[in-house]
Amino acid sequence: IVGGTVTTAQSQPWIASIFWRRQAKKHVFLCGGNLISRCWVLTAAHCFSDRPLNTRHLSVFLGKDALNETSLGKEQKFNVEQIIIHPGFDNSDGSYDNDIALLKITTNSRTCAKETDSVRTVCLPPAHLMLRPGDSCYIAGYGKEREGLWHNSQYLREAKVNILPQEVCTSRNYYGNLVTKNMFCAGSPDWKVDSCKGDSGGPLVCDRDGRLYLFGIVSWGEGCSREFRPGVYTRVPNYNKWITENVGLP
Ligand code: 4AZ
Repeated sequence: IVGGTVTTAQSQPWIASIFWRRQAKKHVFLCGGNLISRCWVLTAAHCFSDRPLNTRHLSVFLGKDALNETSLGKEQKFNVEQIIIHPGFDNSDGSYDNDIALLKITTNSRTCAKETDSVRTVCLPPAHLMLRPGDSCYIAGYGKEREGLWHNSQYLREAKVNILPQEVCTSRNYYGNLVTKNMFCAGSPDWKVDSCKGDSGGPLVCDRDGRLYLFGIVSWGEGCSREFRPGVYTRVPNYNKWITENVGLP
């Protein structure tokens, strides 16, 4: 996150961190994610497109404030039982269409997430709640604090962003037709706030009547915090049917 502030798992209790075990003891941070039910994390498909899909090499943490420290007594650790990549996921055009995936999580004792102050599910927006340009929304993650840094943020960070009108983001000065109907853009008028490498898969939540809804998943962008190159997010409400079919939420 560029231009944000340090936060805690209590303020973003749905955020997941996904790690890849390259070797026995070497955990590499891959992506963020979002707890949408006790056993399912919604994330970005492109997090898994660079490497062989071996679920046994993935770990998911909930309730984590810091990447390289254990949040004692708060964090919960899971294995990944199943990965479902959206069948329409396509990274051939220089952007990521249908950049959405589901992870089924279980502990070694085969239970799912337990709700606490630092672990809770996020609401998925019902179909009638439209994302409105000008809405104030929040992004969160453990990604880089500036483009070009080689390390992720040690602590969870969050920032406020505004939704851009679709016709602005698809205009020639911005991304043109790289931005599809399955994406939207968000940023700040001064270009000082953005998601960045390492935030992928994590949340963009918007307040509606005092409740936070998951409208977006951090997906891509040209660099971070560049003029006319806002962050691009997977448009979650387009996938309500796909999510319920695969997860079986009510
Ligand atoms: C990335 O590489 C990435 N500025 C994530 C978000 C953005 C750019 C790149 C948006 O994971």
